[in-house]
Amino acid sequence: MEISFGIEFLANEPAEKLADLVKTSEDNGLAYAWITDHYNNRDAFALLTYIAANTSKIKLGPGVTNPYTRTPAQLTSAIATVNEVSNGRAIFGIGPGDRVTFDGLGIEWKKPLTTVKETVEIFRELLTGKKISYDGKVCKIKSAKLNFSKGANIPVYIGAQGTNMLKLAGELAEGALVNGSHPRDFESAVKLLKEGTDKANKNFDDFDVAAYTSFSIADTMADAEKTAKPVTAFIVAGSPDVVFEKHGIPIEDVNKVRDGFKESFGAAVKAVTPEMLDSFSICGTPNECIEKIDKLIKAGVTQVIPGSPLGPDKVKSIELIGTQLIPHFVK
Ligand code: F42
Repeated sequence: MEISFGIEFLANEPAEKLADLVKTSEDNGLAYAWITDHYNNRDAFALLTYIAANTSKIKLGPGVTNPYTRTPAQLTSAIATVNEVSNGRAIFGIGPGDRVTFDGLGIEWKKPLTTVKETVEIFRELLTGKKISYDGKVCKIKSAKLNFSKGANIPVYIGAQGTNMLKLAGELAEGALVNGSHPRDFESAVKLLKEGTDKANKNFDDFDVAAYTSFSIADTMADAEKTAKPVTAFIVAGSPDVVFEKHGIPIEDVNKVRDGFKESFGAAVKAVTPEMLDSFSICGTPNECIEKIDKLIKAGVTQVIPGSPLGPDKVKSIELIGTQLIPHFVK
């Protein structure tokens, strides 16, 4: 798999602004744009359709949608519509979804792995254009047929962190979107993804291991850090202790961030240490980012996805990625 760069955008900006940012990304050589999907932000598929109409090369997909707030058939129709509007540029990013949000919505998070698996199977069958039925453990379809996009070939990427979800991604999908900004995050993930591709008799070299990173690039480390720290503080506060064990971060330091939030947002941000920044973000000048990305690629990453916050000035960050990082890695 050749190295490529994607970019993640939260669906928290109006469509025109996001489309401008994605167009700037396309003009700067980014190959994929992933739009996050949470019901309380703008609708990912409405945004993707608007973005599709305003771009021409970049591949587009939800990063990631889930099989609980939309049914498998609805998801297929939504992605196929984005594929039609974009002239074949759609990618289907799907994961089990955000449990906390589902609790709030009264949606039961039953058998998330099985639900993702069955949804991907239904998606692929419906895209053949044939009339289908499906009798899964969770998903049941008596009779369904898609009236358009027959035979569309849309790659599937599974958002995965857990052991079984990573194996499933390897087995079933064309790629995985793994949350992680440090090579340590990919040591075991890559092994599990490979277990999956082996099980399905697929060549692991054709599998896209995508790193969903927290990213901040600027002309100086101080500027990059200032923007990265608040996001890192949120990541630290929201992660379980096992994550800090993996990265060798003392729990006393973590508690200073957690306690900081009780006092003020500023106090939490102030408690972020350089070790936390290194573990949970790619942050720095173009050269510093290149060094870190190089380590990710050595750990098995094939698609690098700069994500929130990107840097103090998003457009400038995209231009730095396009002019300084991409030419270094993509020949
Ligand atoms: N979530 C969103 O809601 N929106 C987003 O935009 C989003 C983006 C995103 C990008 C990258 C990424 O990696 C994740 C992203 N997520 C997003 C989060 C994602 O939806 C998941 O919440 C997250 O990836 C965590 O999922 P996970 O891989 O840890 O899988 C969960 C379900 C898990 O517990 N997995 C376990 C495992 O080992 O993988 C086991 C699950 C299992 O086997 N369950 C059995 C089954 O059949 O489902 C049932 C077991 C039983 O006994 O009931």
